[in-house]
Amino acid sequence: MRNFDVRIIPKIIIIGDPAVGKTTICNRYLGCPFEHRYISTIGVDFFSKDSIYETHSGIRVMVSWSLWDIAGQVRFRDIVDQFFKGANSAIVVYDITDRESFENVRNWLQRFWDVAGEKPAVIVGNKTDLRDKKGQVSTEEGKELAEELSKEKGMPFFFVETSAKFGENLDLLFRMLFNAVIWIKIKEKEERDR
Ligand SMILES: Nc1nc2c(ncn2[C@@H]2O[C@H](COP(=O)(O)OP(=O)(O)OP(=O)(O)O)[C@@H](O)[C@H]2O)c(=O)[nH]1
Ligand SMILES: [Mg+2]
Repeated sequence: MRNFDVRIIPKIIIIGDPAVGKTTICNRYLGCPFEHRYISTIGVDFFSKDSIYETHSGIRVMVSWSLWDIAGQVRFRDIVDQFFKGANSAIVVYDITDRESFENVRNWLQRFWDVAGEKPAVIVGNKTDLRDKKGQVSTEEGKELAEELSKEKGMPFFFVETSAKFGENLDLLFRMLFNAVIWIKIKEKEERDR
C-alpha cells in the first residue's frame, strides 16, 4: 500500500549572491558532509529528493523536490535566468554576515518573477553559526523583509535562519517551502474553478 495520497514534483530554484551557501544547503539537505572549501557553482546544478509531508487537512503528500541550484556569480547571469522558467517557487539565500547579499534578495526575486511570474518564496538567512559581530543582518530584519513582501504582493513569504554547516533548520526550511507550494496549488485550483 502507498503511504501517501498524492505526489507532486515542484520545480524549485535556489538563488542568491555568490558564496552565501546555496550549494551547501542542497548538499547538507541531501545528507552530504559539510565542505569548508568554496567551490563556486558553474551555471546550474541539479538535485532531487523525495519527502513526505502532511497538509493541515491530513492529506499525505509525496514531494519529489526538483532543486535547481543556480550560480550566484554575475558572469553566469545571462545563462542562468532561462532555468527560472516553470519554477513553482524559490529559495532565496543571503549570508547574515554579508549585508550586501541581504540587500540583493529583492533583485533576485525580481529576476525570478520576470521569468516565472509572481510567486511566493522562502527567504533564508544562512551561516547563523557565524553570528557575533555588529553590522550583521539581524533576525528581525529578515522577518521584516518577509512581512513587507507578503503585504506588498498579497502572497506568503516565509523566513528562516539556517546554519548549513551544522544542518540547522534545513528541515524547517523545506517544510516552509512545502507550505508555499501548497498555497500556490490551492490558488491555481481556485482560479481554474472560477
Ligand atoms: N560557517 C558557515 N559556512 C558556510 C555555511 N554555508 C556555507 N558555508 C561556506 O560558504 C562558502 C560558500 O558556500 P557555497 O554553498 O558554495 O555557496 P553558493 O551560494 O553555492 O555560491 P555560488 O555557487 O558561487 O553562487 C563555502 O566555503 C561553505 O563552506 C554555514 O552555514 N556556515
Ligand atoms: Mg553554489
